[in-house]
Amino acid sequence: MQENIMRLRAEIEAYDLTAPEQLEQFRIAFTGRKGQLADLFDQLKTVPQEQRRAVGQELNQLKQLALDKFSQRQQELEAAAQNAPADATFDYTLPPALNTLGTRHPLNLVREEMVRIFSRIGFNVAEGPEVEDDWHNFTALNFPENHPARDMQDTFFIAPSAPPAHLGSGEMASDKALATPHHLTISPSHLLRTHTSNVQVRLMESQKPPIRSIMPGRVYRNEAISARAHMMFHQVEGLFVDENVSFADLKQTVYYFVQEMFGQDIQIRFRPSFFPFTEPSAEIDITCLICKGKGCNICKQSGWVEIGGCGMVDPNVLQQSGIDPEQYSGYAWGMGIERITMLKYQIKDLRLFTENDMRFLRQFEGVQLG
Ligand code: 2NL
Repeated sequence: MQENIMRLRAEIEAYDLTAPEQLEQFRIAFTGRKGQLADLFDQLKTVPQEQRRAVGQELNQLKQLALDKFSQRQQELEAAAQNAPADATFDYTLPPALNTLGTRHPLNLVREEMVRIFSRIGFNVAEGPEVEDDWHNFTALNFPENHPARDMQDTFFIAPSAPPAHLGSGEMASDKALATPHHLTISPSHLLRTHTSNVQVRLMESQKPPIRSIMPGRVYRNEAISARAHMMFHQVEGLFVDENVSFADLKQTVYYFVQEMFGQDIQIRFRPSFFPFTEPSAEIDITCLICKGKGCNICKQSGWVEIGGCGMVDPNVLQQSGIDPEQYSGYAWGMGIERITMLKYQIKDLRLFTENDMRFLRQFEGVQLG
């Protein structure tokens, strides 16, 4: 009897209950009415009187062990069944599809930051046409007749043609239909502006000093597209015209801008230069943001990078726009938004700005300047 109990205990303990159907087989084999435990209980009457109590206790313990093993596994299987998905082909443990945030284009982020920085010292925003006439893009700005920028190689000229079909025919060939929001009428000498200086000229023609404006916008140059050049890019130009405006005012404005945009520990260098519309003129360099002035590939080992140009508005330009250069003076500057964005975010290829590669654009998700 003792041997039978030990053998059965080992059998119960070792019984594999992995598969749900094994549970019922277990019950039938051990705890059921005709199971092995029932057999042993039947045999209890053959045990000598003085041992019966002890053997009976042992048998009861073994029965409890079998019942416990059964109900524990039964509960596990029930819990698993409850958690199981109704539709077994759908994985409910997958994370939900996220509502992805839209991103703002890095050029917009930087342009808006530039507008905020200059607005804090009294500059407002002025806009003007991207399709411009020769006067506002070149002549009023002191470009000589034979200047290379006036060449087809550098500037996109507009060939006047029939109006687009969707605008109709007969009645549309009027000045009204071709007028832009900026009251400009297309004629053979029009072009895509090569800088936003055209807006300054238009401002000076239409407004008395003091003038304190910045002109963000798209400009066009007839160039092959590469990592460093594009036929379309963005500028923020600025103009300050009033009595007694000096080069010192210009320098202070540039210092303020650079520190607000790039941080307090950036150094600035004004390098003498030439533009037809300013005299004197200077290029604006700042300490290289990549190597902090030590010398690297980006700054060509010089420790300095150029962010734009500036100067005192040439008296000829003031005169031609209807402002008396004897009474007024002014400063102006121009900076490329792409250039500043590339330095701020260490972007090495201009083409990234126009390719709309989501891997690039997503890196600006949630970026908030200013
Ligand atoms: C550059 C240089 C510059 C200006 C733009 C300007 C406009 C008027 C009169 C005088 Cl109406 N100047 N604009 C002046 C100096 C430099 O741009 O490197 N831009 C990316």
